Amino acid sequence: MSVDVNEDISESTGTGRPDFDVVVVGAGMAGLYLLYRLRHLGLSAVALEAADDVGGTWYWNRYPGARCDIQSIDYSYSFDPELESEWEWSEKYATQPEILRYLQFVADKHDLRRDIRFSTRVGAAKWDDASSMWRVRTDAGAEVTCRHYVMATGCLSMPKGPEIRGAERFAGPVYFTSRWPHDGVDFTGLRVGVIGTGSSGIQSIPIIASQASELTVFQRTPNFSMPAGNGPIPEQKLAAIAADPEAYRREARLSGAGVPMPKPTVGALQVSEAERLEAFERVWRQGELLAVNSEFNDLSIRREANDTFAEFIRNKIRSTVHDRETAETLCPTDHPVGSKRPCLDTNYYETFNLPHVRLVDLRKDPISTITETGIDTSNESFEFDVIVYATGFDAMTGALVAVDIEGRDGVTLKDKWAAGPRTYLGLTTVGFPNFFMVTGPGSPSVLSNMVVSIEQHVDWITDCVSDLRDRGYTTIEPTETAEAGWVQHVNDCADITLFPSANSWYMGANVPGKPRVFLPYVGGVGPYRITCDRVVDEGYLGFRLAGDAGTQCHDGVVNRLQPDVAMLLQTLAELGLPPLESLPVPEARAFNEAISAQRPPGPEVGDVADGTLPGAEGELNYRIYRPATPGPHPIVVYFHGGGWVLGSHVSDEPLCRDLCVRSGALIVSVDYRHGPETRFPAAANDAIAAVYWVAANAESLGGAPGGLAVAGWSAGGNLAAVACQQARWAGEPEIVGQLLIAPATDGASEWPSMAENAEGYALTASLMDWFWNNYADPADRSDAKASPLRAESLAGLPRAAIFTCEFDPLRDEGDAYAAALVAAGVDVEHVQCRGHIHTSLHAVDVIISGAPLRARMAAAIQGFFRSPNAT
Ligand code: N01
Repeated sequence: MSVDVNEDISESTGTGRPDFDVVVVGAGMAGLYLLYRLRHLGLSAVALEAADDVGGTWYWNRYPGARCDIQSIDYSYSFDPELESEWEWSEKYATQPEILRYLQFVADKHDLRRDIRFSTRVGAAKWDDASSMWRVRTDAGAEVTCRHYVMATGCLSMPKGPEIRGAERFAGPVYFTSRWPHDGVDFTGLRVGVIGTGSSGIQSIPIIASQASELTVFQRTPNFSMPAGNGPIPEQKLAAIAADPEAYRREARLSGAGVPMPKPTVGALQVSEAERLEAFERVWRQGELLAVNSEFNDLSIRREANDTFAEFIRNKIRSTVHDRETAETLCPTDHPVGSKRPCLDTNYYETFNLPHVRLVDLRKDPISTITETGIDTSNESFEFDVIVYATGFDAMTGALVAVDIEGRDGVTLKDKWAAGPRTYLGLTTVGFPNFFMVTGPGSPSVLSNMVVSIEQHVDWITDCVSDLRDRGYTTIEPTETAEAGWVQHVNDCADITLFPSANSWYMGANVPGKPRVFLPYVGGVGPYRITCDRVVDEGYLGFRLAGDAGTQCHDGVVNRLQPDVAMLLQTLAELGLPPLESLPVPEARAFNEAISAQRPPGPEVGDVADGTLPGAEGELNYRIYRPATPGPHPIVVYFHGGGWVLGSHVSDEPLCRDLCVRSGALIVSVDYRHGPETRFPAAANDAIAAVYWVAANAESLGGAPGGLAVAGWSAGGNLAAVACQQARWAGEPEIVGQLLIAPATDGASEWPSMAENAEGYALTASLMDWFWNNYADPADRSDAKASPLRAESLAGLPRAAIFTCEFDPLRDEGDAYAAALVAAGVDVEHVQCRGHIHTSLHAVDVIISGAPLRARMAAAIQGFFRSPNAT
């Protein structure tokens, strides 16, 4: 199949026009579809492929047992509906030869080989700014020029070296799973050592064991694996596709991981143990990597939930493997399930019951060297006829930086990414115009059904290139702002999951010296696709276009909300709830209570007690949250949010519990009178009265001597600030600190954030207006008791911790209060919460990205009670 291409492609036209519109590197699944699309768009293209045939991953990884582990029927192209009837998969998970035949079939059907130059390895590519084209060099020295350069080199295509001392010494045959001989290997009667227990090891070990006379498996980290349950394609799956193939593929494209799956509505800890185990058993029988994610929604974000599934799998391993020590060695304990790529296997654990198979735990007995005849560990010498390395890949970035890609100003991709990859959408990178990556770092790629992600990227890239041509633009390049924003978003998404806690190839941790950065995008293929489309719809947001048509740059960041906040807002939007301000007050209160009843309750505290205290004009309810530690404790008087209209002493319960547990302080959440029944200054007077009473009764409540702190969220933040001012003017009681969370501080001004964030972020400008109207007459709003920012002087107030949220109508007045306190000489910790909305900080166990901020609130509370001179 090899074509002598070097001659072919070195025929540069010399006209100042590039040889091709597009040069593609790689003729795997992505390269083939690129060629198909580009041809249909009337763009000239060539694919340069190091191998002598198509197939990419499925060309190279020919080890015994190699199969896909997304069902073949899902792991198929969707761009050609005819293929669905022309190609029939023989089983649920097809073997490597069958998948390779499929790709060859596609290449032949669409006559793609004529645009592929095989046995052609690209060594370098350089951007020529003067002519706005790429000069691509092959290892054989040929050069080809192109307007757009696309790396379709795959995420797991650059094998990682074994990095084991003495590896070159072994005299017998050595095989890498990722570069397996085309005519196979017969292990019959041989003593074999296999190093590595990732997907490749786990798939090949049972087959090697069935031939070898002795098999020794060297395991550094055990992996979670489930039985594939391979066999005929499940009837249900066939029926779902047959019913409406286009709808099925569309659902896949908009799903989380590229396979249609029901969305779970409960967390693993929200059901009984019996229900949980039953669900896990279902998953185990189903033999699908993604199945568990349709049972529970918290396994990848909550460690305690994940632990239940991890223990379930460990128990399966223990019940399968007869030798207890071997079973325990096979049980993963150092990472959550799914934080390293989990596996599907066929008889993997059972293989260790065979008398000629042995497992060596490299954590206990590491390899000291490879020798001429085998492998020496610290305690033992092993003799082998063959060694197999299943040691994995320099994932996601390895193949990209292996080519010497030089962008603007002589900067190479390798240098630019020295501290980790930086991309915009995982498709492009600043400084490298007209350069695209298919499933690059920062895109869902390896966390999804690769075929769905490949098709989405190829469609985006080819639509973009053809659109630029049609509109008279020659170059496209992302902006610094867009790229920085995307990198931040990718990290924000990863940070709310358990992924960063594992030493995985997702984190670059498997390659010595590789920066530890989470490489893929965990936001899901559906949301990601919508984001990519939005970028185009918003005039190529974050890209600079230039050409005969002039220049265009609509700069900006595409996803600025924290990912869990965005999800919450989407869910709320889908529910289509009526605006609170459209309801009569009693109904709004009932509605608010009903919503609150469905929240996670917050963490366990030592003790909860209710009581009443004298308010300004009658009894007020309060609830005390006591830490589990022995008292006395620092004491914090807390005021709930709800716009002075809604809520009660128990309405912010999860936040009060969370602050109590994290800070070790005793939280007294006090109710106050609400508008419109009792208007300004009733709530403020009650808050002040409550602070006096708690200060006077601190000891009997379990409070430590030395003053108290106040805290509050939203309208409660307003009341906490007001209470501090009143106490300061009165000279008592002693308040050591004020924690103000998204506080309302000024009802008498029009702050820009009120208009900027007027709608779409839970608290709306119109609801805020309703709150103020129910609480205080416009004439009263300039009073410092209503608008603490309006106080004549803020000097001498207690130290403050003020948390404001980027997408909150109240953001600017909170920021202004922090600035005014600083100007008045008050010690202030001002935390501007990026990507958060008014309601996200108190949504305990709902908005995970708020947890580090609540930890800071708790630290601030602790700081209030340390003497100013303490270190
Ligand atoms: O590679 P891996 P892989 N000494 O990196 C060990 C996809 N894939 O080729 O975990 C001793 O997962 C290493 O140990 P540790 C899939 O996405 C898919 O198996 O680093 N051991 C690990 O056990 C998969 O995740 C399919 O401590 C060493 C193993 O080698 C990805 O490709 C099939 C070592 C490497 O595991 C990569 O899988 C195959 C050393 N010096 C692959 N260096 C399907 O679709 C490494 N190890 C089914």
